[in-house]
Amino acid sequence: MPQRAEARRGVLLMAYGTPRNLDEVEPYYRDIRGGRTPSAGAVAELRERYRQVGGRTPLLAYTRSVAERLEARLNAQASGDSWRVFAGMKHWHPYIAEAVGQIGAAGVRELTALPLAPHYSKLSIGGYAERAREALERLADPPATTLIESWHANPLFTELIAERIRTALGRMNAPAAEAAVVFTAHSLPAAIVEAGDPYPQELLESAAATARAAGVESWRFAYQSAGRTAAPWLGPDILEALEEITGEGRREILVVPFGFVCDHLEILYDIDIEAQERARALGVRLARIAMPNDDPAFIDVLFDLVRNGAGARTTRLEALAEVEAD
Ligand code: FEC
Repeated sequence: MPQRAEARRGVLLMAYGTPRNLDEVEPYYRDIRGGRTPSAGAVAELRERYRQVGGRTPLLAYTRSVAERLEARLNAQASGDSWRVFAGMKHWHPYIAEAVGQIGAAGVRELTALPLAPHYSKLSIGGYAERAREALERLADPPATTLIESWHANPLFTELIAERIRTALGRMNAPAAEAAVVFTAHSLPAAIVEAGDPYPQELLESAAATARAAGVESWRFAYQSAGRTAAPWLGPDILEALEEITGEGRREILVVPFGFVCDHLEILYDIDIEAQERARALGVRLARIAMPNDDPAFIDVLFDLVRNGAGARTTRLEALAEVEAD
């Protein structure tokens, strides 16, 4: 393989990670649970969800494709700088640490670390930041690194989701004004609220901004994909929301999972199979927006974040290390 030229500037895209086949489900699940072995029943149940979506999800393939397309875009518009874009996963191969090793070998001097999740929570984005920071510390000469820790307010992202909402509403049977629009994002343990985590607030603010951009007057928000643990998780859950909407006499529901950026288990199973089944049982029609995946409009969003920082909240990873060392 030809050696690639050294790149002064780099981007580290970070995504959740996904098992590449059903045999990897158990160790992947253990990684998610911080090394604790899940029960055989829990593993079997998770394998069954992966089996129902075809044995694996396109999360890694989309992340790699996004990395390639963003790299091409950055180099096409670079003024003298050469760019490399790397992809690392939080819970499975290729891990964030592996991507950071490649960044060191490529000689990157300035790095933008960008989690592919638009809203900040210490529990989610904090985990990406921590993994990237630890791996960067192991490099002999780490690049200066800016972490984009929250980017839901990027105007191009708002417009991308708004456009998907308008398109989906246009395809529904009922007039757009009669459809119930439900924004969703991953649930987290409810204890984050007492800890002052901005996640619920960011979600509500960006749902309101996106609905406004889409021309949708009435909307609601629900959490999805809550963990199967005894501790309370943030609600209302999407399945409860479906029942509530049906109780109000609405028959058309549009789900907008804007807390995620591509098709993966939480979309293909939790919405397309589980929520669909509930909607069918309730006698209502459920549609969802098409995910950004690796579409050119999403590459525009990431380009805008990296080059202009529009609507992004950023922090230096080195600064984080200092704060935590106190
Ligand atoms: O397609 C795939 O194979 C992976 C899909 C996937 C995405 C994803 C995103 C988020 N998660 C978040 C939080 C949690 C917390 C727990 C948790 C557990 C799981 C399990 C699977 C899973 N998550 Fe995930 N998540 C994805 C997949 N997630 C599988 C394990 C089985 C289950 O509980 O369903 C609970 C951990 C524990 O048990 O200790 C908390 C958040 C996101 C959105 C931000 C992001 O993408 O990073 C938050 C995609």
